[in-house]
Formats: sequence, C-alpha cells, structure tokens
Amino acid sequence: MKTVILIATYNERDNIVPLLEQVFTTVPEAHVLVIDDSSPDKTYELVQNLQQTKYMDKLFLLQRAGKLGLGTAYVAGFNWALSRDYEVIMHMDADFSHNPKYIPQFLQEIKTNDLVIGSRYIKGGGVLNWGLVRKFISRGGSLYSRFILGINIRDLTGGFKCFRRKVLDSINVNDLKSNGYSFQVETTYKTFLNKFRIKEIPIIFEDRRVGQSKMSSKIFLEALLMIIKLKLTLKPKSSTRLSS
Ligand SMILES: Nc1nc2c(ncn2[C@@H]2O[C@H](COP(=O)(O)OP(=O)(O)OP(=O)(O)O)[C@@H](O)[C@H]2O)c(=O)[nH]1
Ligand SMILES: [Mg+2]
Repeated sequence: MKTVILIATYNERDNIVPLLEQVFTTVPEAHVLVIDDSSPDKTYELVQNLQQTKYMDKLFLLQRAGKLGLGTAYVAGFNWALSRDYEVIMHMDADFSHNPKYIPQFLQEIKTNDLVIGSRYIKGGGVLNWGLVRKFISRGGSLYSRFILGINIRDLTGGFKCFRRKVLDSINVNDLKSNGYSFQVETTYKTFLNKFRIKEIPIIFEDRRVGQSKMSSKIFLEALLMIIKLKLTLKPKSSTRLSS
C-alpha cells in the first residue's frame, strides 16, 4: 500500500538527517513529507539537501511561513497526502522519541485495521528517560481523556500513528479543533466515533535525544479544557437523529 510518513519539524537540525536515513533504510518503499515551520536553525535546508542529493523521488518538503503549531502542521500534511494517491498516512516526531524500527509493525497492522496507534501504556510499551512530572502529565492526560470520553484506548496523547486514508477522509481534517496536546486525542476520538477499527501496538518512547523541549503548563491546561469540549460537541455517527 502506498505510504507516506509525515514528520513535522521545528528546530530539529541535529535529528532530521539521521532520522530520515533510518526511516528510508527501514522502509525504502515509503515516502516522507517533512513539514517545517521555517525553523530558525534551518532544519529545512538539510532536508532540501538530502532531497537533491539522495531521495529526489521519495522525500518531500512543505515549508510554512512561521511556527503555527504541530496540529496545523499535521493538517497541512494530511491535506497534502489526501490530494495524492497515498493509501496509508503515518506521522511521527522528528526527535527519535518514535523509533523508526517500529514502522514495519504499523504497516503490517494497518492491513487489517484503520488506525494503528503506537502505545506507551499497553503491555510491552513504556517510556524511557522521563522525569516523574513528565510521566505523570502524560499518563494522567491519557487516563483523564479516557475517562471523560469513555473510550477504551490506553494511549490517547501519543503522536506515533498510522491511518488509512478513508479515516482521514471521514474525520474532515480541516475541521479539527485542537492544535496542541489534545490534537492526538481529537483525531483518535473522531476515528472511534466514526466506528473504525483501532489497534494499539506497544512502543518504547524515548525522551528526545537532543534539542529543546516545548512542553509547558499552558499547553497542558488548554488540552484539559479542549477534551471536555470534544466530549460535549462531538457525537457518534449513529446517534444522528432525523429531524421531525
Ligand atoms: N512544523 C512544526 N513542527 C513542530 C511544531 N512544534 C513541534 N513540532 C515538531 O513536532 C514534534 C513533536 O514536538 P516535540 O517538541 O518533540 O514535543 P514533545 O515530544 O511533546 O516534547 P519534547 O520532546 O520534550 O520537546 C517534533 O518533531 C517537533 O519538531 C510546530 O509548531 N511546527
Ligand atoms: Mg519530543
């Protein structure tokens, strides 16, 4: 199945080249779209370079004018992919937290599922090198979302995911409300409401190797509120009532 992997970058100069090399070594048949928000460290230059010298036919770059957030970067990537003939659309972080070695498992599972989620919170999954606070935020965020939304998915906030195009077609990616931490919750929740098959596979998530963390308490609090909003505004497909 024709596959594209979306990788959003903001100041990932130290990670992007080794990451792309590892991705293409692991899955030579896949395409990659990097969505870069004009990183001040010029991450995009390294991508252009690699594109011109090595991966002309399978590496693509979408450059945006400035830092617009990870959620909108993925929406731009989804639209890019949906306007082409990709059957499978994945996304992952650029900082090696999402190890490319797992990609073949995603591509195997997506043959019989509609959304495959790399999960830190099922048997065999986990997190390496995180402090207690970060662990609490992530685990708490997933538990909280699960409880509010009433959905039996263990890892709702992770960003290592693989979609069939029909899922993205159905969830109207341009209508997504979140941009920050809750973006992942929203796409999974909508997939669930639309009754698609979702599968979690275990991943070990490693803390970013190099570069600056962008997590803040503001992002986190916004996400908590957004999840309540999602619960109140989104309804399952089947509950749509006929007007009398
Ligand atoms: N294009 C784009 N990419 C972004 C933006 N913010 C973050 N990213 C990328 O999105 C991915 C995830 O962001 P991270 O900064 O790793 O977020 P995190 O994993 O929650 O936090 P740390 O790893 O602790 O920094 C990385 O590949 C970032 O480079 C943005 O505004 N625009
Ligand atoms: Mg990270």
